[in-house]
Amino acid sequence: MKMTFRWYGPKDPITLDKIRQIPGMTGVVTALYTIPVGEVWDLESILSLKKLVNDAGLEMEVIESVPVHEEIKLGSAERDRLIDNYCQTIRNLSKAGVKVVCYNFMPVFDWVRSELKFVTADGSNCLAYDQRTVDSLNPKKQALSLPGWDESYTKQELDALLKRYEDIDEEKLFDNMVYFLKKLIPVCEECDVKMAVHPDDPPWSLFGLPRIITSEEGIDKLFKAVDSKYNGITLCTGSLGASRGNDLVKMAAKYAAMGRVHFLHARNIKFTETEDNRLFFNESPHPTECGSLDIYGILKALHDNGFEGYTRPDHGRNIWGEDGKPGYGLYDRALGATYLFGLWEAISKSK
Ligand SMILES: [Mn+2]
Repeated sequence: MKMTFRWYGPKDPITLDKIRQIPGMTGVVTALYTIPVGEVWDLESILSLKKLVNDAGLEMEVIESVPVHEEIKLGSAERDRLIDNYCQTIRNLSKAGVKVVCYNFMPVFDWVRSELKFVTADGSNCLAYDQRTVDSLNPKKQALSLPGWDESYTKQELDALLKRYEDIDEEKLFDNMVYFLKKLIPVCEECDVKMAVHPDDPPWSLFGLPRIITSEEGIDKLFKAVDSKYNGITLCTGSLGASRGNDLVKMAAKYAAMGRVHFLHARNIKFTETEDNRLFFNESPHPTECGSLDIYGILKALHDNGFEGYTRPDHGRNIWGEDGKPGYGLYDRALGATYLFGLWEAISKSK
């Protein structure tokens, strides 16, 4: 297992020097944030980013993410050109020594939470999801008001895009994903770059938009449709774990044994029982006892089944007065990394 840390590039207030001082850290997970979605990441820009990282004593072997253009998800006539661009980006990343690319296939919206600064009992704050808040929203009828949403769309653009998705159900979206991967994966095999799809977060349909990477069933179907170890997953415990039907220890064991887990996002979440039985969870500190997920069980299952991929602590809380990017402050993620690192050492040595 190689421990990494997400870094949002030169403008990230959490500098590479700070990241390097976290025990066990070998590299960062990053991206070129200035290139518009759909365009080729040129080799020169990739190499200059890599140089910044390497000069700080860290590796850049994982990219999160190379975003997939909506036209590919929609399966429109423009997709072939955009898939060609994506393939060229993969070739260029390969030349820079990148080994794993994380991406997702969620239409329009990325992750969704109802609160960015939910205050917990100890005074720290974190991301949270309240079903009642999310259910009360309909982006087709009202302006966006959930925190953290993509505001790069105007209301008109968003309306037009949502309208186009009215014809896309789960099956169609899946077909479009398979079309994309059937062109992409042979290039990945040639370049030795592994694709690691990030599960949908949360793992269910929102606002009538289809979501397909939500469960063991969906992942099995994807692996079967494009049967290559280069077609793998980012095991994001907090995303898949939001659905109580997902048995994460079982999924970790199964997909690690298949050699399909290329990247681990370790995050714990804590469910709270509500009077009206609606779903409420907040992101908790990483240790098992602080949340509802069995982080030890998941790591042990990965270890026992030969996982050798990259790991990063996923979202952390804001603690010790830090006012960081929601989920991506320094302190709690660093604590998470050392916890994960310690767990891994203990599991390894208890064999
Ligand atoms: Mn994640």
